Amino acid sequence: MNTSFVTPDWIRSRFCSALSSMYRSEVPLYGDLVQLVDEVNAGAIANHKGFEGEELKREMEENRLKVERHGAIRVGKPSELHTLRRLFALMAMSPVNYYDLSVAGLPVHATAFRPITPDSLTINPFRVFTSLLRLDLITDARVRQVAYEHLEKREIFRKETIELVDKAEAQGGLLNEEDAVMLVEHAMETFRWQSDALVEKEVYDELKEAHSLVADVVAFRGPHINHLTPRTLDIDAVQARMPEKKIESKHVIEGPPHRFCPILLRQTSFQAVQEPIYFLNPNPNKPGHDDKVLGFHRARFGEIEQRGVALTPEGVALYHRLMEQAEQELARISTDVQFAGGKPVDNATRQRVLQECFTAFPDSWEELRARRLAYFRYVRSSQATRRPSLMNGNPQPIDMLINQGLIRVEPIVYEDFLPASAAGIFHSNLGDLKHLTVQKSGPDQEGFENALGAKVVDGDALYQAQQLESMTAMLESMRTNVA
Ligand code: OOG
Ligand code: NI
Repeated sequence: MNTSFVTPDWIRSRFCSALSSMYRSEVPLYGDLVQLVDEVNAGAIANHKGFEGEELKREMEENRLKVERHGAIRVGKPSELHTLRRLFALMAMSPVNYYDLSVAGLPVHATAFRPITPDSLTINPFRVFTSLLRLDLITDARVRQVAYEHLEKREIFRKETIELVDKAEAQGGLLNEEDAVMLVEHAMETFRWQSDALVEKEVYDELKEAHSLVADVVAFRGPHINHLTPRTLDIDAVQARMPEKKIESKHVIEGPPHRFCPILLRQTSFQAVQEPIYFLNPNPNKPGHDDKVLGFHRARFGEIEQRGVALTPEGVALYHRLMEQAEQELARISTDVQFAGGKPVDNATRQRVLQECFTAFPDSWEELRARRLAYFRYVRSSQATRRPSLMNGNPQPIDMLINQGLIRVEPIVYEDFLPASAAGIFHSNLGDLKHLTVQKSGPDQEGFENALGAKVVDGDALYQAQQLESMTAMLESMRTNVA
């Protein structure tokens, strides 16, 4: 028997690549988007400047730029979330942050399973944004009951997947290569599209009437992966060029505007494609009836993301303040335009308004650092070895060492999500929600963590620790003069 274990990072990379090939074959339009992203990225690299220069070169050399950054699924019951946590743990993916989407009229709460150490993120940053349905937020008691009964009956994991998870846990969370390969293969079954619905058309329609998200979660045998997201170096260019590739883009780009120093996360997507599904036939034995009833469902799309620096709580507060200001201005413009019979605010207007509001957000690395708005990694610069006076002299303020070029400062990339942007992505793919069937009862992090069987990790604490650790390591290396 093979007893040498593979690393959880290895399993994650394999899982990500299996999902990627599966999704490209299942949703060909996603392949077209990836091709467009590749073209735009190649152009951006040709004339790239800014902080990503070094990092990009490294990524290119290691061929990591083309690796997908995230995907998303939606599950229906606590036990499903619980098993996902155990499965993702084997890939070194931990649940980071709690996202309450009920504020945006969505009956779900979520987390993102992701690698949390810098090394793991470098090897493969793949994350899965994972939402859990909150049936308690659905106002219609009958819909709640119907949804509950169907969810109770379904099993989204193959028995082999569960057995391998049990086995790994008994081995300290590790598997040998043979088992790891099988785990990924069996797990794929949970994430793939299953066009045979779990319910009859009538039930689907009823669920959809309550909320299209409920239909998407409850009517199917598994939580099909609903998008994958590669990284683009120029999201504005991809958004602008989607029509040229016959890709119907989301109306606006989510998140902050274009800046010299990118912050947090910008995202856009294409509209979910319409796909055939086959409902259970309520009267299969009646002569003249097929055993399947054809219908259609929109769930799956492609998304792109562009990430910037992680912000401190002060930076996040400023971000929210400016976003709110921009949203107010956009609402005013939108009312004016609609009053005059025009369309909702387009992306160009949105970006212009955001740009104006965000002039109040410092846009140089030095100022972002000095005002403690963003997180940075402190690295001893190679020049430091040529300055012996530093090592045996008096302690000097860090700013002075930076000015002297002895310390290099690198932005720490934001690895998490933005609930308002996530809500925008959800909404653009759910169609018009005609009815207000979701109660606004606030977050339920405790309920979510009970389902998960663990606490979520605080993303901010991870960035803070990373900054502090880099500083400690750098000072230690200066002190001992070990380059
Ligand atoms: C998830 C949408 C959120 C993101 O990138 O913010 C998301 C979903 O539609 O299930 O993926
Ligand atoms: Ni996404």
